Amino acid sequence: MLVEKPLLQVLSGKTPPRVPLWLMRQAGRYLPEYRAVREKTAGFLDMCLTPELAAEVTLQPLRRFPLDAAIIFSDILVIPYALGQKVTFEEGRGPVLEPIRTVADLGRLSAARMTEMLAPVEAALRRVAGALPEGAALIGFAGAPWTVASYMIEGGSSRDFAAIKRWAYGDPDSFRRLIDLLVEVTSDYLVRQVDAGAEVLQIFDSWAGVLVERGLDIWALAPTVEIVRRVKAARPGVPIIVFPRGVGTQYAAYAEGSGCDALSLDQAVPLDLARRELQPRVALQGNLDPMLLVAGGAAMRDEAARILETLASGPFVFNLGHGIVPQTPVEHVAELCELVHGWRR
Ligand code: 1CP
Repeated sequence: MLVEKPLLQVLSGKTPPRVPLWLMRQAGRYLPEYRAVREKTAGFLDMCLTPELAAEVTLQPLRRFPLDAAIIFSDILVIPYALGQKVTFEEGRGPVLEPIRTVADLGRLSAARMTEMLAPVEAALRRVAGALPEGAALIGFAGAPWTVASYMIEGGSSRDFAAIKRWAYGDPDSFRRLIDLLVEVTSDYLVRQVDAGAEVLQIFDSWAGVLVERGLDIWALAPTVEIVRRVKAARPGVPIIVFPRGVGTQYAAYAEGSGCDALSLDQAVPLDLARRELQPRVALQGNLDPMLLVAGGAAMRDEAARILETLASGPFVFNLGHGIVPQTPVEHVAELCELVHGWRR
């Protein structure tokens, strides 16, 4: 008999006996086998766009830990790259992009070669789909337009988001052209990931939380709603997880109106509020502080137990509140997996 994968069960609103678990950035520098592949590769983007390598590092964490999902190894910044923007990843500095600052700069972007340039991601998904451990689901992903636009306009990571806010608040009509373009290409890209074998999609809006209330509605929530709508119109069955990091009580607006199947919570979301206000509407995922996974010991165990006690009685996927950091001890990840899978509701 074919038993549905636990992650897919939860995303259809069920509560399987075992709480499924995966971890944002589960492939990455905390794994020695990842660092070994990374050292042999010319650049981070080459790694993302070489199907054998991307597939290999995607599967690495699943060989070590009994995770319920693989997330395709790629990055949200492959979209600006495929639109023709110059993107590099510099050691110790993170992503560096040739910034877009004016309406005229928008003219340099083109979706014409997008499908071709991102074909290696589809090839990597097909490889992983054929090599998944039993019971594990394959997750495809993209960044939400606001977060991707922030890197495109700021030229990399930002502390104050001054350039993107100046544009979005000061000239919303021209800013909308960039957001609309990103809605369009991101929706198409996600649909292609489904066709290549992704069973679940996650939309990362890591910087949604820096916007004012109305800005959030217009530039973070609305474009995400539109992407969910388009992807579901094209591929009706596919479950979508949305991660609007840092939006606080506005998580309720996402639960109410985004059309997603699950919300990924950052570590600041109060658990009782999540259970009362959000879980009746959507499945939840989260939200252990990644630094508790670094600390380990009783601090990690106690908080993980608190999360499970509060949220695991409903549809719930255990995860972190943000990505794993490089200094995370591998043994702590193993202990967390044991704890979550040993949990009985
Ligand atoms: O090896 C290295 O040195 C590069 C580090 C790295 C890794 C492992 C980067 C550069 N990207 C990734 C992979 C990645 N990025 C995945 C892989 C799948 C997995 O989870 O295992 C995913 C889902 C992402 C998504 C991503 N990239 C986000 C959204 C999630 C988040 O963490 O908020 C963002 C904001 C990025 C941009 C980015 N790429 C890389 C870095 C260091 C950053 C963040 C820079 C910043 O903090 O502003």
